[in-house]
Amino acid sequence: MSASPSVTAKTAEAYDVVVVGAGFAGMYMLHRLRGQGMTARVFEQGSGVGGTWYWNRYPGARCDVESMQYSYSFSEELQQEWDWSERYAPQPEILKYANHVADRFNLRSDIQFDTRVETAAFDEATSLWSVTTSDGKTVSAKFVVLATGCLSNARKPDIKGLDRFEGKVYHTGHWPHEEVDFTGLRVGVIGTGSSGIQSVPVIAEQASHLTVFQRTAQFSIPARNAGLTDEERNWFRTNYPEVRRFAREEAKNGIYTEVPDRGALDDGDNERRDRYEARWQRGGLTFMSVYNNLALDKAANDTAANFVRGKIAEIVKDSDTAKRLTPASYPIGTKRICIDTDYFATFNRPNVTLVDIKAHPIEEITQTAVRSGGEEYELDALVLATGFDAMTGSVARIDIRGRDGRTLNDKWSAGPRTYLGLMSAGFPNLFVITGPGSPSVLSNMIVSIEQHVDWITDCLSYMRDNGLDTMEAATDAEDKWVAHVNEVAYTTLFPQADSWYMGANVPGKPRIFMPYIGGVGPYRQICNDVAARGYEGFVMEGAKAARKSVAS
Ligand code: NA7
Repeated sequence: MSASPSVTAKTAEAYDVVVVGAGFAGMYMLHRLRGQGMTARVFEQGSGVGGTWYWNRYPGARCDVESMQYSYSFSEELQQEWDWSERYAPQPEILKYANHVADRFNLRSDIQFDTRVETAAFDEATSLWSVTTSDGKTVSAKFVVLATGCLSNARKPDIKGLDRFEGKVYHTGHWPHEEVDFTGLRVGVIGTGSSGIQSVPVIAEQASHLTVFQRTAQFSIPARNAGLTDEERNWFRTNYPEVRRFAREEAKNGIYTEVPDRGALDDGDNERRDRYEARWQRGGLTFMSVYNNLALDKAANDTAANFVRGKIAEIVKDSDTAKRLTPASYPIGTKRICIDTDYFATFNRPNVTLVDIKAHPIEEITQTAVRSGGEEYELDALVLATGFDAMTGSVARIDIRGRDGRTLNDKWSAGPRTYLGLMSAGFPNLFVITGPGSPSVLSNMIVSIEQHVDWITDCLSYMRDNGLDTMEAATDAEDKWVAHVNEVAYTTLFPQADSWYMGANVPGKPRIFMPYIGGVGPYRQICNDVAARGYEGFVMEGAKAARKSVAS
């Protein structure tokens, strides 16, 4: 950054910005920083780019947002030239795309792979961050951007005896790079979130026997995945200006689709059923956008939930198994809805068993089996599809110290506190991309990533142009934002579920609804307005500039 020659000139290990993570957020951040003439170093713990898509290599892994929309929009050439092969891109193709982006924009030279950021400490005397990495180095930077991902800290369950199991144990979120062949093996899968639901049908085809250990039954909608035709790809390519605009400004979740014009109870039974049926046949996440009040009104939500329950009963032949697969404890959509290919039908296979570990919790894992309800399920391999310490887990693994040496983990011990999901008071010049308090995981992540990266880039340019050295969320603006995020969440049905959005999947994690549910369009507007008002709610200071801004 030209306003801070002291930072870049002092040593070769000083940068304007350190970016943590080379997933979709970190890569785009680097690209934008370079465009502003800023120096940046990206540290990535994996050996390649792609973040979540680098680690989640489990069988059947796919994105649940359609490929033509789960892609960068910042480069017209990129979005015109890349050929997605299927409606929902499989993980290897998304990883290939990430690598293509890294090559096309020549990003690798500023990314250091196989390197974890271990600590980051803010020095109040110099207003610089000191960042230490797993290779024993320390670098300094004026700004740190955490592009650490929301679903990147795979969580092993705390089950007695797990370490004793003699067969292979895999976690879906940390899958080996070598091919895993389950042919002829007795396999157990623990967990039935998106990862379990995607991998179960594929593993069932290989394994001699598959035992699925389910704690909570999930709502899942058929993906109806298929190859994309040239016509479909070309439609998107021609209509990208409108598709992207709509996703950014109008769609609540950053996905282009029809906007519902009515609530579920505005239609009679037959019409409602027809609409659900049409969406079920079309498949995909937009099932939840049939009506505009499914996330708000329990009676409306029940109509959608009952429709899906009816489908499960139709598909699964054994009525007892169907019953156990039927979600009953939370409104549909309040745990991330799953998108599947033949998940429920897989339980009609003779080599698949469903074990209800809510009714019969796992007692322990022995050298050769999982014991639940007094039964021993003998296994050769175990797949943990048990999810992530979502949204805050990867940030928490870094020892981050702000003003007065206070750690971010200490500050967030009762739940994450941010202003706009972008910054946390007491931690100057530290940004989080798609952090808690922003739409993040409730949206098409790439839409939210691009918005945050663009906002941060504009902000850094503004600071440079105005001779500002530090920027920090004001405590009262942060308090108001946290209250707003909470208030909006409680106007919906979402807090009724024990979901990872609430931190409920990690024992001891504070129960806070972490993402901002106000929608990506309104959120973008709020962020733009804050910037237009001179970064209202942030405190900005600089040697060459007077104290710039105060609370909102
Ligand atoms: P999820 O959605 O967090 O699912 C994890 C699953 O593992 C879920 O069924 C959990 O049951 C189950 N689980 C977690 N811990 C345990 C223990 N200790 N014992 C038994 N079962 C357990 O993670 P995914 O990887 O599937 O998906 C994450 C996101 O990635 C997904 O939402 C998409 O956005 C993409 P629970 O429901 O908590 O009772």
